[in-house]
Order: sequence, then C-alpha cells, then structure tokens
Amino acid sequence: MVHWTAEEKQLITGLWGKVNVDQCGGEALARLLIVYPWTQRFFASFGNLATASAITSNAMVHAHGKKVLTSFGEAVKNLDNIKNTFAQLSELHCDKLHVDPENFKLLGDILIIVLAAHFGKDFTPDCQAAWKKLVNAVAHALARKYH
Ligand code: HNI
Repeated sequence: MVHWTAEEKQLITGLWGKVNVDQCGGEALARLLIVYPWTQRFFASFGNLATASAITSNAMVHAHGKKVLTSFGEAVKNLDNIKNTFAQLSELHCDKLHVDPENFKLLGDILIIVLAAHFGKDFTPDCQAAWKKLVNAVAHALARKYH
C-alpha cells in the first residue's frame, strides 16, 4: 500500500479542490491522443481524430476525458485504498477494453503537464511530487488485475 504523509494528502486534496475536471479532463485526454497517436485506436468510435485541432474540438474526447478525470477523483477521495477503488476498472480495462497498461502511465504524465500548465507556480515542486506519486499509484492500481 502506498503511504501518504499528512502533508502529501493536504497537497493532493488542496489542489484537487481547485481542478476544473471538465476542462482538465478533456485537455488531458486530447493531449494523450495527440502526443501518443497510437492511443487513438481505443477510441475508434469517437469520430474525427485526424488532426490535433479535430481532437481538441471533439466533443466525445472532452466528455470521455471528463469521465476519466472524475473517476481519477475517486483516488483523491480514497488515498488509503486506491487499489480496491480501481479493482473493477482494472478488470474492465484489461478484459473488455484491452488497454495496454503502459497507457495509464502516459496519461498520468500528461495529467501532471496539464496541471502544471493550469496552475503555474501554484503547482509547487512538493505538490508536483505528491501528484506524481498519486498518478503512479493510480496507474499501478489500474494495472493490478491484468493477467
Ligand atoms: Ni479508461 C472507459 C477510467 C485511462 C481507455 N475509463 C473508462 C471509464 C472510466 C475510465 C471510469 C468508463 C467505464 C464505464 O463505462 O463503466 N481510464 C479511467 C481512468 C484512467 C483511464 C481513471 C487513468 C487515470 N482509459 C485510460 C487510458 C485509455 C483508456 C490511458 C487508453 C489509452 N477507458 C478507455 C476506453 C474506455 C474507457 C477505450 C471505453 C470508452 C467508451 O465509452 O467507448
């Protein structure tokens, strides 16, 4: 189990309270699809992903990014129980969606970049370190049921 200091918990929840899930979720998924184009194959039903601007303005990308980041928020609410929190989603991504778990790490890295872009100096090095630990823990939890 990941251990959190009181300060890390405070840094994570404090920033999360200011995150615009709609905007940041959409932006993170759009960036993933642009920077790592092979991830587009999981979203064949999302319509036009042909160019960066098509991806950025794709409503399905935004809606799904929001859904993913909202779900990510469950980790923030359950910091001491991340593994169990994502057990079902891990099974879904493995058995049904066949998403390579490497992609969870890529999305985590992108989320850090999106947060840095949104919060600038308020995303302090300590806060960033706590968030990196969190995105790693989520990627780990989502990969746990893979076989
Ligand atoms: Ni992910 C569906 C959460 C990363 C591909 N994903 C979901 C759903 C949630 C979710 C919640 C909706 C489940 C349902 O309908 O019951 N995904 C998360 C979280 C992360 C993540 C918390 C990481 C932080 N997913 C990824 C990544 C990819 C991915 C990195 C691929 C690159 N997810 C999918 C696909 C679906 C999906 C594909 C189904 C989409 C659809 O509706 O067709």
